[in-house]
Amino acid sequence: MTERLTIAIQKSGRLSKESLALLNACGVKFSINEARLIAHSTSHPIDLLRVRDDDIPGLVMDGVVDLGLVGENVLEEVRLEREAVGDAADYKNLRALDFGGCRLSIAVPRETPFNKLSDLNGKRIASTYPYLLQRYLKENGVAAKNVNLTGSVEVAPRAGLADAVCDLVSTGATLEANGLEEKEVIFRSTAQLIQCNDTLSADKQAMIDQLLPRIDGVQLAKE
Ligand code: PRT
Ligand code: ZN
Repeated sequence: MTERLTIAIQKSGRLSKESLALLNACGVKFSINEARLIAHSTSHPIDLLRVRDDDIPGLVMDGVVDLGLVGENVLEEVRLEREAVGDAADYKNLRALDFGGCRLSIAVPRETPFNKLSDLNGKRIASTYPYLLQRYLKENGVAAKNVNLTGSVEVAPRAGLADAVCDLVSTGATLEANGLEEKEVIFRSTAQLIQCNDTLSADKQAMIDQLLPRIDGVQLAKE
């Protein structure tokens, strides 16, 4: 019996629809039961694991799933965090995908004077990405404090919790609506297809090797 290839995708969020659409366009069909964590492909020996996006890098790095589709922002943040605590943090990056595009930026309240990054010295920056933020600050010789939040980052300055934010931006409307001005892009991201670093069975690897040119074809057709 062929072993089933497992792919982790975001259950519900900004990457879900396009992740499924990509697989579909590659001929890998699923019928999704919203309540279920696992979906079995009806066309291939492939199982989908539908989880929070934050869990996807770890599942791949721990070899729990074979492939994952996740934003590079989350991937790099989790990698840095796992490296810091000594957990396995290896993976293979198979493809950069053409969806999920966004940037991680530092923004300050409109009325805050800001000329250069070093104006943030000694300030508090609210973010969901403490590792990416601190790496950037360190590289630029700035010492600011992380205020770690898992959500509602954009309201932190108004609530008096922080002097600045470091948040994902796509159109900029959210920053604008919260009286914040984007000052510095610290990371640019799109969705990535990643593979666990373990050697997979010949069956699984063959399936991946078949999938990749199809993904390239689908992406090329969209250009
Ligand atoms: O439940 P789960 O943990 O899986 O989902 P989530 O809420 O953590 O993530 P989700 O679905 O919001 O985003 C998943 C991924 O989509 C992110 O990790 C990014 O890689 C990518 N992505 C692309 C974005 C955006 N664009 C984006 N604009 N993720 C979030 N945003 C948010 C941003 O945080 C801010 O609140 O949208 C708001 C800003 O949007 P604009 O258009 O107003 O600038
Ligand atoms: Zn998340």
